[in-house]
Amino acid sequence: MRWLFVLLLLLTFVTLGSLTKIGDKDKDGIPNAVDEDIDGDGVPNIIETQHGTDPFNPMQYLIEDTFIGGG
Ligand SMILES: [Ca+2]
Ligand SMILES: [Ca+2]
Repeated sequence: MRWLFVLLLLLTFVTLGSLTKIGDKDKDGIPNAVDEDIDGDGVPNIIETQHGTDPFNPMQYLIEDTFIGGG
């Protein structure tokens, strides 16, 4: 049964490692991989992608379909 414990421990480290790698851009506790608003600017990623703003850049967002911000 010892090997099972070691395996679970290894799996935990691998999972934590990949979560750290994925990151949490807006530090809201939701990893980027599953965060619907990665940069935390209030505009969902899917809307930012559709309108050409960067979902990773909180300085780029839309106000009533008008592009705000730059690179
Ligand atoms: Ca997040
Ligand atoms: Ca956003």
